[in-house]
Amino acid sequence: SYPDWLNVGVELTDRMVERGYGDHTALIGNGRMRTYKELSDWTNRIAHALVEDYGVRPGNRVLIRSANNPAMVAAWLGATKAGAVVVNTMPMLRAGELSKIIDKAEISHALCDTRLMEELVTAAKGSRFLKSVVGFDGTANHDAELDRMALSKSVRFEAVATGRDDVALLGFTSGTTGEPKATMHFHRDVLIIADAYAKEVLDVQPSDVFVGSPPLAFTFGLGGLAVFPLRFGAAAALLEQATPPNMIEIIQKHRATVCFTAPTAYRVMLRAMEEGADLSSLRAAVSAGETLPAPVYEEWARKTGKPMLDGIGSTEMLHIFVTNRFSDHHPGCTGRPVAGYQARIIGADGQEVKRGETGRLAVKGPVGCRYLSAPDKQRDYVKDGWNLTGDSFWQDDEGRFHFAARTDGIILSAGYNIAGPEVEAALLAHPDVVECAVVGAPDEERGQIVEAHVVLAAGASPDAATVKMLQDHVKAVIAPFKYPRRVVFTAALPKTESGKIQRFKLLEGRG
Ligand code: 3SK
Repeated sequence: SYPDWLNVGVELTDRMVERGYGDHTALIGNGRMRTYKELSDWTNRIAHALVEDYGVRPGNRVLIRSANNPAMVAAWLGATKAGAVVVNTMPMLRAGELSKIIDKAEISHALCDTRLMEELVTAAKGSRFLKSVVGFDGTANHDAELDRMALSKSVRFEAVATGRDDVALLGFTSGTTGEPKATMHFHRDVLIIADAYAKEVLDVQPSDVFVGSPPLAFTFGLGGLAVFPLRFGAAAALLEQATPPNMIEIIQKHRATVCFTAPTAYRVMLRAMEEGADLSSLRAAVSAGETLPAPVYEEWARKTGKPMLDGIGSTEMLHIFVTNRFSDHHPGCTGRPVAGYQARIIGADGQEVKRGETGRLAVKGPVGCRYLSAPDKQRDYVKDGWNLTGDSFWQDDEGRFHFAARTDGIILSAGYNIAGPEVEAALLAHPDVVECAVVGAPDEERGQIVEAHVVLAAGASPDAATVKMLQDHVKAVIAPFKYPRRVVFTAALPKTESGKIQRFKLLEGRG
């Protein structure tokens, strides 16, 4: 249970100083280490500046745009202390994607790493909600407007007395259509994911050093690389470019103990171990965001002597709710519900299926889905307190859960969730594309890849130059990670008699 008045910004900084962690390293990034005391002071100064210089008021929605770095964490926690509802966004998002978020969340203030201003400024033009866009320095130099404003402020700040059930965070998911949907999470939810999953499964200790790749804008990353370490006095090493070689460098340099990433990255890390990469400091390797293939799990266990912990979560549920454990882990299996959660598999009739049968995974627990201003979607997602996830699973005789497929057509590629229709819309905006269908094709490396089947306009050439042109076009219109890695030209798409595209036919005979 949590006190009535709870501010997660305070809990993860000032409270940790009160609890004796002031001198412990909290954040590592961009060549600097920051202690909990420094993080507490930094976030208090930012909160002062937001309230006094920019007029942020409790309940205002504040968008943050940055790559993973300590300044992003400080901006998030500072804005939270000021009572704002924060929307963390990925640095790859383009202006079109940002303006949808600004409108849906009614963002009043945006805090942006100065290196990423361009797309945000374009998105802000003509917005009826956004009042100010303030730059901060994501490097260690503290040389941008917000940094300068914050510098003159007191390191003491009376944080806004938010209630434990006040919204702290809006997590955006692109959903199946590519139209972003926001899920609301309370201050207590942010602590629950640490006190449930991170405590029960990872048993986080102050000596732990976390590293990983998911963006802080994705709740998988925010939990794994900020909330979990900061809740327990541990350190988070943040990487703006979280490629496997960069993660390996940081693991070796800081003797990192907990890693959060997707199987695609673990596969590369396994290859690097053959070349001498030393990952022996890792005591926990958490895999989520994409199914963990049994061979990756097995090779990891063989080479490190430790299990890789597969887990499944969602933005709607904030973090992982079914997982393997150090004491109970199996290849090709996602494990059992996190303490406090229940999970079951239901059929099309809404009833629980028999053991071994595949159905939709339904979850109930201390954190649940609350869509912002979307009552229909809310009704579809939550029934009788059960959250109906977008994943189909089956349960083995021992009651462990095994992933089968996404039920909603989302493409899971190297830890990213990509909505096919959004990629289709981007392709259709190109004059050379008459029709297209996007599917998730099975892929050894990335789990799935975005594969586009395209009917070209007369006169366009079905050649490599056109593939490259269409890929570049998609990268320019939507976040580049969503681009189709494979483009197949076709004279016609398979359709039903009524003209509906049969995307499943494009995948027949493959994995
Ligand atoms: O499994 C996922 O994709 C996920 C999504 C959001 C938060 C946490 C996780 C593991």
